[in-house]
Amino acid sequence: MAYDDLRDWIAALDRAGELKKVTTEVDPILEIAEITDRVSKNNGGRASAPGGPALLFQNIKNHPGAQVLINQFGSARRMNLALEVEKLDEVADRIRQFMDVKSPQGFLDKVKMLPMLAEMGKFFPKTVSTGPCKEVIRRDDLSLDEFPILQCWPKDAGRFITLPCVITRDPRTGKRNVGMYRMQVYDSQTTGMHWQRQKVAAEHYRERMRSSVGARVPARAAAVDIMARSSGGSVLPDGERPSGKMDVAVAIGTDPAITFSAIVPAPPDVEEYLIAGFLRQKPVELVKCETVDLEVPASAEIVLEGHVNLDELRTEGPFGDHTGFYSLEDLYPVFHLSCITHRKNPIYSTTIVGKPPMEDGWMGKAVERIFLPLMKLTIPEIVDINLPVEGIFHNLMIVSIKKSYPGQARKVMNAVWSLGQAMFTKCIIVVDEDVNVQDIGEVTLKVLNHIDPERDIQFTLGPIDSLDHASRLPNYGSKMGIDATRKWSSEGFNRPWPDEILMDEKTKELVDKKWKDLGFE
Ligand SMILES: Cc1cc2nc3c(=O)[nH]c(=O)nc-3n(C[C@H](O)[C@H](O)[C@H](O)COP(=O)(O)O)c2cc1C
Ligand SMILES: [Mn+2]
Repeated sequence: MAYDDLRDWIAALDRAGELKKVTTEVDPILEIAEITDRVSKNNGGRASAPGGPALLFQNIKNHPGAQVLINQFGSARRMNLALEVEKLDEVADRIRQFMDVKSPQGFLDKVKMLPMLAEMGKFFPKTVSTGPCKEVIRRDDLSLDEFPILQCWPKDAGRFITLPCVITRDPRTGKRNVGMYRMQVYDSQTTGMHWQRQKVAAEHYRERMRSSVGARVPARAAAVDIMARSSGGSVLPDGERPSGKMDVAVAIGTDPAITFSAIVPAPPDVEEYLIAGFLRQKPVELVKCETVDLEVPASAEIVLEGHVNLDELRTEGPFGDHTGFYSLEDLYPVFHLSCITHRKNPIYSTTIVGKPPMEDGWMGKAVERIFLPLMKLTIPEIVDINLPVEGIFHNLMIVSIKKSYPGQARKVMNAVWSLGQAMFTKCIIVVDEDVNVQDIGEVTLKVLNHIDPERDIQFTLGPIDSLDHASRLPNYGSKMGIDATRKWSSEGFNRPWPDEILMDEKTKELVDKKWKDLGFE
């Protein structure tokens, strides 16, 4: 069933009536972004409304024959299609099944486990000798200019590759990571590499630096942190500079499970290729790169091979971001191209981010649904969560819990702040299980009724998302939790708590029966 590649996925979108082919000439500079923004916000821009279709632009100014795919994940229906489910809960259920495994009690139990073990065998990636991404191999005369890379917003620093699967290898374990980190085009052979400092590839990079300068001791960790941010001038007492380079490969235009796996906030040591295999229930086929020691999806439309130098940083940004604001300039490593391989007539796959709701909002919602069972594994009292798209995922999380002991709402906040990328959550609202967190009206009514702000707000300090423009320092600042659960006497609350207004069933039934006669319809 799994989609073989991007083209198979595009055909499926077309069959499902989810694709619009655009044959009118359009400019990759700003124009495609403006069209896509309008399409993704159709239906009045409400987050709950379905976004417009996926778009395949087939007539790109200055790029004869090129095609651009955008908004492929831009609706709830397409996100389901991408993961081949009716509802995202099916993915969550599959995860739950695997987590629910009990130790087998006897032979029969073991036999029952066989199908599950066989299924697990399908998750692991397979290296094959060659694949479509090798149809054209270019080591000389390399240029990114041949691809219709977009400029998204007027004040962007330039053109950005916005949907790249960036592959790096952990120098300690040899495991591969696939992360989606945007790449600003500096010239035809160099780009920025915007892995934020808490992301996995950034840690691979620092690890390479640490071994380069022998900075394994904690005293030197801060120095590595500074060096990873500022070129120019050594901060190590003995004037050392890191030297060497790190291999990087970039796959653009992969099947939807691989693309989605690159944004999933998985534990650092879990290879995204395995996650993609789990999602598509078929192994990901990989091929070796030509010039770097990495493997890339065999069916990718475009593969960029290259490296980042350990002693080179360059200003990246500004870039119109999914916060609805431009993310500020900052220093990031620089990607140098050494080889391009691609399919014949490659389809360039991309996205734009900006004021929500947009394509990335639907990807984020999928992450929310799929990760709920995993969150419940460590924070079992959680009933449901909602990350409203306007909260841009790291600004607001609303959590309902089954409260059974005093102070539990604050325990949940701290647990969320310690859970992978949920550490970035600027504001966490905790409510009792009877609040439907998906209903913002109900949340507003109950949360604001139930809090005594000075008593119920918890501040803390910690890592902040790199995109936050308000924190006191880049990447470091405060966060807030609101305990909007009903307060108990064991929490020092001794006033009576009023009942919620609800009509009794008898009266409701009575009015139901009379409703037609009353003539309101
Ligand atoms: C469209 C899109 C663009 C993204 N761009 C970046 C980026 O430029 N830098 C970054 O650090 N994270 C970016 N992210 C988020 C990461 O992909 C996400 O945090 C992912 O889990 C990182 O993978 P890792 O945990 O393997 O580092 C982006 C996500 C999406 C959906
Ligand atoms: Mn990862």
